[in-house]
Amino acid sequence: MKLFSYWRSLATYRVRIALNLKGIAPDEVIDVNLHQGAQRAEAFRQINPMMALPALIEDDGNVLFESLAIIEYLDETHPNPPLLPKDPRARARVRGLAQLIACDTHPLIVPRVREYLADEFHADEAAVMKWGHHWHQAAMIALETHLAGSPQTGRYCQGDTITLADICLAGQAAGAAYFKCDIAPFPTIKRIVDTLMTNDAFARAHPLKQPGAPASP
Ligand SMILES: N[C@@H](CCC(=O)N[C@@H](CS)C(=O)NCC(=O)O)C(=O)O
Repeated sequence: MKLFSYWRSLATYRVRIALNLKGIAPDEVIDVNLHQGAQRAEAFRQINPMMALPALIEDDGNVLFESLAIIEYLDETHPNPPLLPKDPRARARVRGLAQLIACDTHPLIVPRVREYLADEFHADEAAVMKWGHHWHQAAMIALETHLAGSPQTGRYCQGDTITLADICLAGQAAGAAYFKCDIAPFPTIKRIVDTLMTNDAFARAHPLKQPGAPASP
């Protein structure tokens, strides 16, 4: 199994966590340098025409793309520990929290969007940062409201078991540091993320623990 990864990629962070939780170690981790635009190289475009990380290639050549799809596939093929609750309502809530992060927020702040704002609309670095901060902050407010207001929230996002929602929340928290969103005003998010980071599967997968990462975001 080959994982196409980059230290800064939050979507790949999600997949690294899931792989660690499932005890799966890719045979090879291939660095795709997003800062240098390597995601747009022809060889990678053949693997993921969306030109985005992560991608996972299985031993028989099957290509998996989109972090949520990859994680659900890993969960179906390696059921322990499960990353989605059995109860349909709990499952829907977990998927809802995960999608709020991975589908409604993260796509607004990825390199291709930030580069388009700069190149086509002449947004300077401060304006692009303000854009990222805005969307990140909006998601934090929505997440805190969901998590603090629900009796379903426990030690983790859904009860006391780690789920897909926690994987996405860890990525959201890592991105918050980059976009200068203080996590302290969001006590439920902070409590859950602090707990998650004591788990080796999360800590080891963190962007700043990957080859090529700087000492701080
Ligand atoms: N929805 C995708 C997101 C993929 C994505 O945008 N990944 C980012 C890194 S986190 C990327 O490779 N971006 C390249 C670019 O924007 O040019 C997923 O969850 O896998």
